Amino acid sequence: MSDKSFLDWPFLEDHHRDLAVRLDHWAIENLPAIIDRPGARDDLDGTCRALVKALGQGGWLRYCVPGAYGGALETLDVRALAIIRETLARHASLADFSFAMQGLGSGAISTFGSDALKAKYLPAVAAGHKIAAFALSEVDAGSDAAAMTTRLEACSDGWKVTGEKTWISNGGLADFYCVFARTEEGSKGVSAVVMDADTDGFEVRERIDVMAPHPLGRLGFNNAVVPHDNLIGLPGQGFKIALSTLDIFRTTVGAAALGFARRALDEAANRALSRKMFGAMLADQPIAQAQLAEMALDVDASALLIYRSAWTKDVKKQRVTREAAMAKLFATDQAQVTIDKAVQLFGGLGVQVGVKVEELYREIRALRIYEGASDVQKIVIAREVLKEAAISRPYPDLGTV
Ligand code: COS
Repeated sequence: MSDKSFLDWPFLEDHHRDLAVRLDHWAIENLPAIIDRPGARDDLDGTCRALVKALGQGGWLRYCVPGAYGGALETLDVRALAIIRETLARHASLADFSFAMQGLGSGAISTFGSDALKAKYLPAVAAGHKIAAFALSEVDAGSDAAAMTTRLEACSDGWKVTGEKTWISNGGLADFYCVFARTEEGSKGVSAVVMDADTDGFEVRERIDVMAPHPLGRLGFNNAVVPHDNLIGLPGQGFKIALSTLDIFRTTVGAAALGFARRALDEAANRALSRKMFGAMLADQPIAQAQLAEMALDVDASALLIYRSAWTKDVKKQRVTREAAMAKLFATDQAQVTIDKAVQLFGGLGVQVGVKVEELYREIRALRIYEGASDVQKIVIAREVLKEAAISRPYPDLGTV
């Protein structure tokens, strides 16, 4: 059983604590039948569909949408999303992935969509009846999202999309995509629309294999037309919509990494207690104790940054660009370090396929890239620091040298 002392922290409320315990029990009872069933690894789409269905039936996807549209809470609650991701990631990364994409894929509709658009998509997301995706990245516009070239044009039937998106999670599996495309030049010329997967002119051009399998695809838009009402927010608001959606979900990517790291620490501690070496248990050897101590420190520091960011968004209702970037950067980078230490403590067994720490070692890597690579988070944090320094000037006597 993982350390649950973070549940006592003042960032959380009783309903969050209750959520963490209930979901942990549910995951233990329900996930093995889906994840470990014969053939599950070779049937990625089938496994993800089964996970979305089970998460919907369990009521967990209700945390991905606001209360008025089938959600569990009045608004998207980042602490609840983080607790769910952390818990699912500790048990099975694909369960976390399936949950997270329902939230990220519909997040732009929840926060900026019209009432009609919310009513059309969100209840189905919450029930697990429709699978969602977030289509922002392009082959030459990943970190530099504003460099996208996919075009959006008003036409008599609605909005016409032309171009290509790539590395889209749930690409090929989703029932609908929140697509970001350009109506004019510059970051103020980006808009967002919802596109159903059965739209004429929309196609999945390629399924992309990755080191830790999850559904990923390259999407083509060949004069694909969506109705006028499928515009999210106003024309030109797309970049702001994309980045503020990422502000919510970046913290939760950190939470997923935290779930992986906690699992690695649990695995490593158990291994240390059961592995004999040089006439003593591994747990009694100072070199192993030092590794375990560093792992535990990084886990707690990550959790503090994550729940600080989530609390700031939920309770202070503030933009959390800086806090979310810090949480994602630190938690994902340090989870990689923590998992690497766990693999090392396992020795030869640590790189054997099928051993949990080997799986975690592959699974963590993408989290340091998607939803804003670690390098981008550093840019974001530095910009916020400089913005603050330019305004506050805490030492007015310091002139330029
Ligand atoms: N929330 C809301 N609005 C935001 C925002 C945020 N977090 N960050 C920026 N904006 C707004 C800015 O306020 C600005 O609008 P105004 O001119 O009205 O003030 C506009 O968006 C453009 O901002 P900026 O000039 O900072 O844009 P850049 O192109 O320089 O952005 C970064 C650079 C790196 C911040 C951005 O491209 C980014 O986050 N990239 C990573 C994208 C990503 O995560 N890709 C992975 C795909 S999802 S798997």
